[in-house]
Amino acid sequence: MNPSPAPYRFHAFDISYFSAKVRPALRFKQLWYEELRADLGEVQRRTGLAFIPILVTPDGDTWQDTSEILDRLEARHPDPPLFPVTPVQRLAAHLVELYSDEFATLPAMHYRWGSELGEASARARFVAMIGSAEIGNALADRMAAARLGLGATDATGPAIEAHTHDLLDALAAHFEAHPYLLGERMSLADCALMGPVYGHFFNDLVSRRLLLETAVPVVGWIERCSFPGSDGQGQWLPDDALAGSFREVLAAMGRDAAPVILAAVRAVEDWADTRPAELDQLPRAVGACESALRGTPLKKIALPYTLWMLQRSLDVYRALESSERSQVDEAIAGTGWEAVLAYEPRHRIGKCGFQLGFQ
Ligand SMILES: N[C@@H](CCC(=O)N[C@@H](CS)C(=O)NCC(=O)O)C(=O)O
Repeated sequence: MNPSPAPYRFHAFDISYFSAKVRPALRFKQLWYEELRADLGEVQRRTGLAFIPILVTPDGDTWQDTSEILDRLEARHPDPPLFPVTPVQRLAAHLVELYSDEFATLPAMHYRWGSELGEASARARFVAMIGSAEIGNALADRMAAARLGLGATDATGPAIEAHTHDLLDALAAHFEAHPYLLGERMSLADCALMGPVYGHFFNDLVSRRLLLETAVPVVGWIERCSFPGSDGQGQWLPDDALAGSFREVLAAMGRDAAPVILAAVRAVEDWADTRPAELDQLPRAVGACESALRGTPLKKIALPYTLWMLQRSLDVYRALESSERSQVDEAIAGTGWEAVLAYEPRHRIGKCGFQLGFQ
């Protein structure tokens, strides 16, 4: 391939969840890129949306949505690969991505905005990041309110913390024995998990303290993912295997997240059954859905985007040969993810440009 005429331009913020998912991929693939504090006006002009990050390619195209950004980076720069090609590791990586994007926002928003110290320190960081008390505080107000919409309330706080402690214990045990989730090489799974774990947990005072006091091996993994070229990458585990300790991580994720993700998807599908026929653009949220986290009732907004993300895992699963599907089923048995892979959506969501729509 000819050398790039210009760098990728990565519009991001250090404390942004989804920026933290893409950054390790850019570094791992050793791409020429320039990271800018996101220019929100330019993001809006380029995409019509107010989501970050975006990646502007050397030839001026705009890529938005971290899942698609990682797909496109992988297609354009396949070496070194981030996406395993063997069925079990590939599916496992997608399930970690589904968990990270569609459930882990709950603990992330809880630790950032769900206590006095969390909120005050995050607010100060927003003001410093934006460089304006007025705009930084307005943004902080919006995000603090979004916490409640995502179901991270004072009532669900104890269940969210119990989930997070179990997840961090499982991750710490795994990273004591393995540098990355799938073995000795970074993957899509690590990038996705860096969203909540670096973007929020490591950046925010309350959760950073939790990490440093209870999960130092996870901090070591953050360091490796942040500078992935510097420590010599090995290989994913041979024979498409998952480490036993990684299965514990998948179970810590799946047991709690799968029912919540499925409740959201069901609510989106119920809404879609009777949606107005002429609707060409999907609303961001379509009402609320109810589920439970460790016995505590949990009510959150239902996002059509969650169905789009579920399709991403299901498409990979359904494209497998039946013998490969059996290998996946065996590998994830008992992790809580079985119900997710068995789900059969009645509706399908696609994208037109940056907008979601039913297909
Ligand atoms: N699914 C999108 C999510 C992007 C996203 O939610 N980004 C956050 C910042 S980390 C954001 O821009 N939030 C603004 C908002 O929620 O209005 C992706 O993967 O890119």
